[in-house]
Amino acid sequence: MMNAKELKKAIEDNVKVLYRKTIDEASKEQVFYALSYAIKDTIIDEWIATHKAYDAQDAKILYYLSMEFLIGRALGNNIINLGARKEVAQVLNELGFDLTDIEDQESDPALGNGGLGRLAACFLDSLATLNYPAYGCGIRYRYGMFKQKIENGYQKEVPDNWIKNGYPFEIKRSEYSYIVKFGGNVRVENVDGKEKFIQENYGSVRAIPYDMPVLGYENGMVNTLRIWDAEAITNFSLEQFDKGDYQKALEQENLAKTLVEVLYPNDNHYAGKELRLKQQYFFISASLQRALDKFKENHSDIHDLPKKVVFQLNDTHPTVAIPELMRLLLDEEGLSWDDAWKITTECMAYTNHTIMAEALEKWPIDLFKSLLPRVYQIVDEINRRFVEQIRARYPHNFAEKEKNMAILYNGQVRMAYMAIVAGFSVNGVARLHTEILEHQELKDFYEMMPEKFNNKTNGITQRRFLAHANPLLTDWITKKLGTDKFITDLPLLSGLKNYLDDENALNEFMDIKYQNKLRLVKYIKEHNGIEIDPDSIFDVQVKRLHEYKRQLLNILHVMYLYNKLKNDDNFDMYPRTFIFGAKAAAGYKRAKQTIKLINSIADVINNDKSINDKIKVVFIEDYKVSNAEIIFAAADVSEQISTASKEASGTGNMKFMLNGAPTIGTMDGANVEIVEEVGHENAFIFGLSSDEVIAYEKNHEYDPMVIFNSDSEIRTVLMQLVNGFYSPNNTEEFREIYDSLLKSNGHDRADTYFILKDFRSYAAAHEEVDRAYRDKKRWAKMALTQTANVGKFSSDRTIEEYVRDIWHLSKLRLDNAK
Ligand code: GLS
Repeated sequence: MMNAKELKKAIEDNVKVLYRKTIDEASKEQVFYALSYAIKDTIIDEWIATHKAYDAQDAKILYYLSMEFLIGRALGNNIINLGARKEVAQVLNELGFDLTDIEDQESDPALGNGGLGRLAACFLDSLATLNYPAYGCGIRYRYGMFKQKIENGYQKEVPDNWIKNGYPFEIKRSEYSYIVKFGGNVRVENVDGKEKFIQENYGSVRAIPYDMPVLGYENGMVNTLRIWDAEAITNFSLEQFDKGDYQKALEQENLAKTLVEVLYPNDNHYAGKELRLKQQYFFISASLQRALDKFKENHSDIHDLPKKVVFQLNDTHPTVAIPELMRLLLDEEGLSWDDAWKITTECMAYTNHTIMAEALEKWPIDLFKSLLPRVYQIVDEINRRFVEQIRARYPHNFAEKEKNMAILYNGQVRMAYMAIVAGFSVNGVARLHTEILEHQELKDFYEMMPEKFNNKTNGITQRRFLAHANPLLTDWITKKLGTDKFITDLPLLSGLKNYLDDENALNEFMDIKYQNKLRLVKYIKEHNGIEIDPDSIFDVQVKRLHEYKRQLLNILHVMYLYNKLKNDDNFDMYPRTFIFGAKAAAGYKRAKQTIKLINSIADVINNDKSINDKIKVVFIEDYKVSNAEIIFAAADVSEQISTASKEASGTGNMKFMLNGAPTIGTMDGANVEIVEEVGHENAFIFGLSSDEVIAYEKNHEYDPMVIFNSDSEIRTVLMQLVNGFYSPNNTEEFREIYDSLLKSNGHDRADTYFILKDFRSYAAAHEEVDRAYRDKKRWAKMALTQTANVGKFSSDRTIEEYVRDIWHLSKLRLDNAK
């Protein structure tokens, strides 16, 4: 890192060169670019040195293949990882600017939907911090996740052109571009007694990589996130025009344009769009071609590939990597099937991120085959051989096993099954999730190949979600522990347990929470125009909007509390602000209705003076990584209330915990392990267990009507959905939500997600929160207990486990390491 004087000069020079201005004339946005380029300058030598060290040490490299990297803003994070936050802030001050203001100028690269994409970003941070050689490989979507506007209570999607003004941290690497082919047909030629497969009449695009630096924390390591853009192949149109194939040339232009245009905004849901499969093949083919070329630069025997390369498939989205690697090894490298298969299966590992049936990718065979004719032939052969194995192993119940496990079945390509068959490792993302995979969802595979299955409980990076998001707390912990080593060694936070009975320390801790609440109050005032009371309990549910995550349970409970305040003179509650933040997939109607419901309820309750501000409801517009950091730091209570068994892990739960917010939640995903760390007495647990949910799903014995008929308070809440109480202008506004809770339709049971079933125990858990919070000392201790026990949930721990059990990487040595 340059010193203060050099940095100041670099910023001033950049402002001059970029904008022909002196610093006193520059706008905040211009200073953002000037500072970012200065920071990039300080990174670049280490970036080059890191990659030289890869080569010099002949390092084994991880390729983390993912459709999503929800990286969030880079500037602030890079400054943190350079260990330069205070120095940079100081320099900017001297120039008349505030670092936070300048950071706010950066668009928030939202190349992901939610937890799955954010996990990939946390992993890259940990890999670099732990000195492991790795590339993230993904897509440079022109439009990432849409920006959310709330208009009249409804979500409106606005395109987010994050690279419109240029992104200072990326570098275009045209020299590493590759051609990717789609469609056409396969011709077989006999060359020297060997079959050669030639794809012809195809359409193609050029894949061009853009590299972004991924900095380790103060260790001189800079890895790369490589995201691919698509360009039409130049001169092609003219050539085709001469041949009279003008239509085809236009199609190719068009394909290049649309291919990387937009991220599909679905979380935990598969839409089955042809363009999505094209995106998948596009970035996979380019990434693999590059990985093989890089390997071949320093190695002569392709059979050694598994010693030097490992590919991690982030969910099933990149699974086409399996037949694509086979294709490259067979058709380009000329290997035999057996050799190619051995290499492929030793290089590929698969992470499953969900058991939600609607998220499982299954492509119609016809579509797959016409888009990827040669790749399909290979899938067909992989399947044929696997089905033979099934037949040999299960001669007596072959048909059933084939139905449960074949890759090609019923006219579909089942991507998850291909990943399991070809991968050497299959992991879930929290202990409970992995158990459900082994014993329910994937039990036939587990029985046949148990050695592949393993658990890797998710984690989060404390560099972003503590050091950057919560500087006050970071400084306080540093003082208390006498070291800031927890920034790379999170279990050190257990040292805070010494302060659990120290009243001064507890007061300081809660005062920091209060300061962070003031920061959020200001944000909400500026962005939502709502005043909230920092002395109220900030009860927060921020995550994607999904039925299984049960934002509906939360808001129904708010309706219930409001009724109590209005109707029951003996009822009292500690003032509470219920904060929501969530994007709904653009085509997910029920989720969008839920957003409208939350806003309608906020309208009524926030404007009812008679309840003395005991309840406020806030829906924060455009929940994203940058405001998430402010929200986590300010939360008192963390809502993690998915139907047990449905949330594979959750990672927001860990971010709240890190920042000292106890969980109200079900025994689902990583909540189970959080409770294990903090102790039952330091969490508010309610609801059905995953076993109970799974049993009800099998035996169909749950009938929400019984609850509706017997519980008048719940009944009143439900009736308010359809009597215009919250929607006076349209009593039918929430009819579908009402129906979904009480009536089954063609495919779904009534109350599919057990909201009414869990309602009473949820309400009881909330009463417990209310009681606990009134006792300030008890609450402070409970809050500090969260932070003190969060050590396990660092993504550093997760990455070390992947390295130990799956990737087998060695730490890179860097001469210039600090
Ligand atoms: C998800 C799961 O729903 C989350 O529970 C999990 O924490 C995350 C990362 O493993 O992956 N799967 C998914 O499709 N979206 C997710 O966020």
